[in-house]
Amino acid sequence: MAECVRDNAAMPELKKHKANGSGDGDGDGDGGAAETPPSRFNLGSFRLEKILRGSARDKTVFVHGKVGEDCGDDQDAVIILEKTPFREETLPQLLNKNADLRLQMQNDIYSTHHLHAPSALNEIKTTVVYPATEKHIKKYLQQEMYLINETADDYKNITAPYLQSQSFSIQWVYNILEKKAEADRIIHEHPDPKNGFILIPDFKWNQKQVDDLYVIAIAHRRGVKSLRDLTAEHLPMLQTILQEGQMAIFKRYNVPKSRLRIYLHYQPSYYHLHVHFTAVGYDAPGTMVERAHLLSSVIDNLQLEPEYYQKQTLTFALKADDPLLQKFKEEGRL
Ligand code: DD3
Repeated sequence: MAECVRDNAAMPELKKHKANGSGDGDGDGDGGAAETPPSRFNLGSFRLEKILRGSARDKTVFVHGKVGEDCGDDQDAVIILEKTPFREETLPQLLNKNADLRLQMQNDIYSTHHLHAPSALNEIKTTVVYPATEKHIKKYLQQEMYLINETADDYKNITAPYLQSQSFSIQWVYNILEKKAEADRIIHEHPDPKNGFILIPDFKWNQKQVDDLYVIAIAHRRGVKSLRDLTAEHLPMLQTILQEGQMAIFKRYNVPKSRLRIYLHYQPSYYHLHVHFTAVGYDAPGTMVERAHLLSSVIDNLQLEPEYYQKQTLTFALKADDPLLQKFKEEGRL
């Protein structure tokens, strides 16, 4: 409490840095952490509050903390840590005569070790949400899930009014579309405001290996909130996203369309139309049957029935404390 000088400098230039195109991709795929600028996010003022969620399988942890000098006006931050996949190109740097390999146990022909990797190969992918809202913190909290079968009427009477009443900020989406952020990361653009889109690596992906490829297509067109809003009118846009997205990913990453899983989420995590492209061998988050809708099937359904997604019951899972789940309960739909 002694030096209670508000440290506004916790992250003095983050905004500017973001606007210049933040993110992991130095794009050269060399894995050279040394060439990217150091973060302005000062972990010195970060105090761990709670582990929101962790996965031993995914090698991730989501933590909530406070940033500030404990003057009562600290702000919340969510930090996501993730160990990154191995890459063939860097294996020789791990497995060579200079390797710092320490024996743990030996039994017959079997032994286990600790390999202390050179720091350049030891990076932890770190995503920072700061300042984080209550919603961000809740979003990552491990919770019980409940399945909802949302009929057309449910959407009209419960979900749509709920979405209307919420103010989800999607400024980051507009920043990408208007080239105010991440402009240097754009893989492909079809600029048409009606049928066009921007193809960009999702920031979950570090672009260093295609095993966990994760790219998103963000529609230029505004006002299409989700799958529910799609009609046959949107077919040209969806077909453009499918074809040009596949082509651009093949050109840039040499991954053919037969190795891509291309889908929409329902419910999405942000209500501006976007399509996910992930490596088919990668068990990406959000590929469960109750959330992922293959773009090719979406296109087929709309060709068979122009109002398929206005009529069809759609199933999705919600977390126990999701306010939308509460609404479904109140309406006796659970
Ligand atoms: C998001 C879904 C959204 C927290 C977190 C992530 N890809 C993004 C901002 C810029 C991006 C994304 C919202 C937010 Cl951890 C709240 O994701 C993004 N830029 N998925 C890219 N390229």
